[in-house]
Amino acid sequence: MTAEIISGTAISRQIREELKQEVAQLKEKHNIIPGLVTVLVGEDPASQSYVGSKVRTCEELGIYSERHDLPADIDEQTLMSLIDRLNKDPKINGILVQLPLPKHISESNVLIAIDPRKDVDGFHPINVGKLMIGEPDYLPCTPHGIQELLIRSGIETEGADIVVVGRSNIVGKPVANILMQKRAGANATVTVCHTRTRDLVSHTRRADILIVAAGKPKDVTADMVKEGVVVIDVGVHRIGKTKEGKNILCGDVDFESVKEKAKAITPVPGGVGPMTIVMLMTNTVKAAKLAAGL
Ligand code: L34
Repeated sequence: MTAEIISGTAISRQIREELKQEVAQLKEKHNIIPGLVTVLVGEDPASQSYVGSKVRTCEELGIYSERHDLPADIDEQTLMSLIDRLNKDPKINGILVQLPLPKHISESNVLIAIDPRKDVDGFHPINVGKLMIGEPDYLPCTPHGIQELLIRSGIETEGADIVVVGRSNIVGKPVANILMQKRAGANATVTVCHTRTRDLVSHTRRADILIVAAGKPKDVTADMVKEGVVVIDVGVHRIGKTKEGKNILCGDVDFESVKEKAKAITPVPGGVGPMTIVMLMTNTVKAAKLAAGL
């Protein structure tokens, strides 16, 4: 069997079309223009490219965007004053501080400083807590994108054995939480594996749906999965350059071997990445509606 390729590129395009219409209607009926600000500290090329896509997607959808690119040696206090100003700015509905931040800045101090109503990443402890009790305002973008990929590809999660590899606050923990919720598009039995898991393969081989966010290139191989599994690959690694100077990317999954055994699989690039970006747009539109009392 060769797997169906789950195209995040195609599914995210469809969601962008839906959002474009919603943004146009908000403008027409309520004179509301959603606004997103991106804050990038330092010059990591991957972060620059992700922030660039976020800003471009705002333009495509008619969302107002502002971009603050700050030097890597900026001090925490200056960043905090910027966030304070953005918290108070009525044009801005969503504040995105791209992670990771330089080591001398405390991520948790920064994330807690963002007004939870503008926390379109869903990283503020209030929003993490709301997710935990099943009453989320904003779902974190990558985990929400994964759920949308599954739903829109018609993959049943109810009662499924879902194994997540990785326990980060950005992906592993929230995606496990989302997929175990008592609601449509979830209701799964979720196992979370990590670097101290005793027998990783015994878990991955049981999975109906395997979500890999472990951060190691091509780490999950065909012998680790069962026939007919659905594989969601969250990793993005730059493993070289083509002659033309374009990045060669791969995921956490050894795509070529695993696709021969899987029922469906996400590629890298063109899988989870584009979904992360579009779910940020979804959250920004939602933030604008909540701010207007809609
Ligand atoms: N605050 N920080 C905050 N929010 C986020 O949601 C993120 N994330 C992660 C890193 N830091 C963050 C992102 O935006 C990862 N991430 C992200 C976003 C987009 C893509 C990958 C990761 C993406 O578009 N990937 C493309 C390839 C792009 C390339 O050439 O590198 C893909 O097709 O997978």
